[in-house]
Amino acid sequence: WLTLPSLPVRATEHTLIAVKPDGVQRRLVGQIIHRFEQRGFKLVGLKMMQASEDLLSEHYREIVKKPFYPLVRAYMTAGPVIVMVWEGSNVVQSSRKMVGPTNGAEAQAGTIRGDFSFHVGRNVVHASDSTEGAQREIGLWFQENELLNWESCDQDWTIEAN
Ligand code: IDP
Repeated sequence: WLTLPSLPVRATEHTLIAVKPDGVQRRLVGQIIHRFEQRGFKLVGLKMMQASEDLLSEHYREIVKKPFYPLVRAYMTAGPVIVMVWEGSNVVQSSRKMVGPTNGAEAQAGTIRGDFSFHVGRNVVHASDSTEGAQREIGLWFQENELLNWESCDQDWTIEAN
């Protein structure tokens, strides 16, 4: 699903975006999806799920030994999450900019965290931080058959062919 046979010259990239349990509880799912849609990125996978502790410790393997990790685990398992895979050129880096820094108190207005959060432990959304990380996280949260390779009708208006 990573290759687009009909569009061989258009480099593409994927990232994992998740609306965390606070974002779901606060009914921010639509607004968060809207930001990625309006930027022009393409949604290729989406589901709601309850994260297990095992999945989370794999997902957060870089912070699993940190003293605050039990708080992260409690937060992230407190309710359902929405996980998504978005596709587009440079989508990993662009998404991180759209999401803003980890602590909403330091995030600029206009970013998702800057607009919807002010505490590091309730920061509403996850975005992969590298292309390698994104591939790993997508593999953790999604089965291959849950991701769709489809052609959006506006792609000629969001991507200039070269
Ligand atoms: P990121 O989500 O911006 O990539 P990471 O450093 O990878 O940030 O941390 C993962 C998640 O762990 C954060 O989004 C946040 O929910 C939580 N977290 C990070 N640092 C703290 C902390 O000091 N206290 C509580 N939760 C934290």
